[in-house]
Amino acid sequence: MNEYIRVYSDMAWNKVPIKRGVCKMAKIISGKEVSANVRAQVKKECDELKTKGIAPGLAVIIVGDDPASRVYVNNKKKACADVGFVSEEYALPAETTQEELLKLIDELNNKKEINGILCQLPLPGHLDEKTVINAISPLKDVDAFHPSNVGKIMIGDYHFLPCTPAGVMEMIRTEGIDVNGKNCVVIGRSNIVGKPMAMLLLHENGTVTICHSRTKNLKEICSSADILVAAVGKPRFVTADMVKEGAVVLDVGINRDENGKLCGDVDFASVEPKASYITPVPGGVGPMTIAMLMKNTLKAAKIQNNI
Ligand code: BQF
Repeated sequence: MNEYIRVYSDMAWNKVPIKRGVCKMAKIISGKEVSANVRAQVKKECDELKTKGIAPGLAVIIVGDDPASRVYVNNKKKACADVGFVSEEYALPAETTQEELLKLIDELNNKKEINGILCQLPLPGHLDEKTVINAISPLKDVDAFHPSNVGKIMIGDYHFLPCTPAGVMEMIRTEGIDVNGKNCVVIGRSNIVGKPMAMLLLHENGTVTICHSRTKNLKEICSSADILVAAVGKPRFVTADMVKEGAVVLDVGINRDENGKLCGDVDFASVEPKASYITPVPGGVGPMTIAMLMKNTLKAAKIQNNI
């Protein structure tokens, strides 16, 4: 799809095509806008379910008082209210035992008003994340962290996608960016973002490379990327010398810089002029993560009601 700028030349206004990546200016993909569209769609479908007497419900468990986790949980509760879901917050003290947490999850697994369950990570050190994730019913696992859902993603036969990679793919799709045959580089190999991100790009026929802390010639590999996803967890880690002219740059990082300012894994100021598309932080992938959680919860409600 061509985009144009209007240029005045002597006698008339003319349409001049914008060539992304050549005009030294990236299109900034607004996660705020794309996520608002996703949430509007979810709200519409939620209204339809309500006419059938179904009210989708999400349970959010938070253990302890990590301030970032508190912000994320509040974002999720607010999004639920926006789209018309019921949300229940279970705020447990930091000293909660594994048995107590597993008992709550078991109750929520059996509670029919609750369609989705998520336990905000990271958990305090004495709790075992693996055991907790395993305890959540795969049918209510709207984060898609349960091994059974992870396995389904691997073979491309899934009902829930992990929210952050799904959010990135949704941005790619809405912008009409073609992944087919493109060199895709994912920096970071976490179970929550890097690994599933690579898998989703592969499903779209990308040629995918995963880079990590032991990768040799990181700069060369990143510079070969048509589509570059940064999920490193280090402020402004990706600099202009690592990015190919015209690349699509998707920034999953949410960091605080030395001044306490929110920033991504990408050095936005230097990379933006080189990229064709780029996502900002804040207001990029973050809001998409929340929107895709709403999408998963809607799907869970539908499945559990045989719709
Ligand atoms: C924005 C998360 C690391 C570890 C655990 C909007 C969120 C963030 C940023 C948000 C995240 C990050 C979430 C913005 C949820 C995304 O405007 O840029 C929303 O709430 N997120 C989480 O639940 O757990 C995390 C990052």
